[in-house]
Amino acid sequence: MIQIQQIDVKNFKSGYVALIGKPNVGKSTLMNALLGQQLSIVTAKPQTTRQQVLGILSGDNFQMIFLDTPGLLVPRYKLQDKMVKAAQRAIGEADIILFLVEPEDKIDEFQDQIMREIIINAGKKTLLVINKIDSIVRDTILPIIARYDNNYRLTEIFPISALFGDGVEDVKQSLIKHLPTGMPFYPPDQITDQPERFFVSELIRQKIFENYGEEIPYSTAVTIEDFKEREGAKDFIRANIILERNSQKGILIGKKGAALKKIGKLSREEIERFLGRPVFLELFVKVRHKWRQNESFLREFGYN
Ligand SMILES: Nc1nc2c(ncn2[C@@H]2O[C@H](COP(=O)(O)OP(=O)(O)O)[C@@H](O)[C@H]2O)c(=O)[nH]1
Ligand SMILES: [Mg+2]
Repeated sequence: MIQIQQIDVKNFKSGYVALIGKPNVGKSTLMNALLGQQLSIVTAKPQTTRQQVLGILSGDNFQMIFLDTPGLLVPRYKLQDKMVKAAQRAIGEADIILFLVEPEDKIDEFQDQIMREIIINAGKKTLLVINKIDSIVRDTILPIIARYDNNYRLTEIFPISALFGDGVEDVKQSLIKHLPTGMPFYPPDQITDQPERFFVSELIRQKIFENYGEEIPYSTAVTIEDFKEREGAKDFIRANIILERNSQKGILIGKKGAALKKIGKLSREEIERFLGRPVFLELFVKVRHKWRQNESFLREFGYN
């Protein structure tokens, strides 16, 4: 028998929550912690997230849809321009803004500007999350909270550690409290609306971010060219790793192909964990000259 969930229409809450902040403050880590699952890729490098990632958290009487975004920065090339626009779009769509900062000593000018212009002017409920409190001495947190409290009209302020899960439940409870009344947008067991192939390409990109220096990760895009379920055999996935210059090919591939082979193995293991089934992964390396500056390449690789 199919179980039909009883929804208490008058008391159900649902809405969109945008995770906003500078690169590397822990937006994706916090979304994953709230979802209880690694959906959005996280690496130690800034600007890992390039496109919006949608994550759905459903409870008995609420559904919140998280929009994880690329970090806000001053764009220096077309890809970054698209990244900032993606974050701005998410702010527009959101009912609640989760604005993340790190517990640094001062509010820098850029941070101040984005908080005032984008968030406060959007007139939306804004919860400030001071993340990475595990990295500072406890006593220093109170003056930091006071400074934000005095300078901005914030709905609430939460000092947390997304990495260690400290304070994450408080953020979740507050989000539930501030969500608008409304019906769920998605079935209760759905965790995202993006296709498996998107997450597969993200996991390959994650491995590249983790295993090369600076140049290769920021010059790389990953596209899925083929993704087939096969009767009696593993799923077949063929992906292209796209670089900006010919000279980068040798670095990515490595001596006798060793570096690329390693990426293939690490990616396949991660993809299998994510999909919960074995896959056969084939990687090809391509060069698309200066693709990060090229509107049609950006569109072709999914950056809108
Ligand atoms: N110490 C510490 N590191 C964190 C915390 N949250 C995230 N990080 C690290 O900060 C880096 C960037 O995290 P990520 O979620 O990708 O940041 P995003 O760019 O804002 O999405 C990663 O190396 C995370 O492990 C935290 O609460 N404490
Ligand atoms: Mg991120």
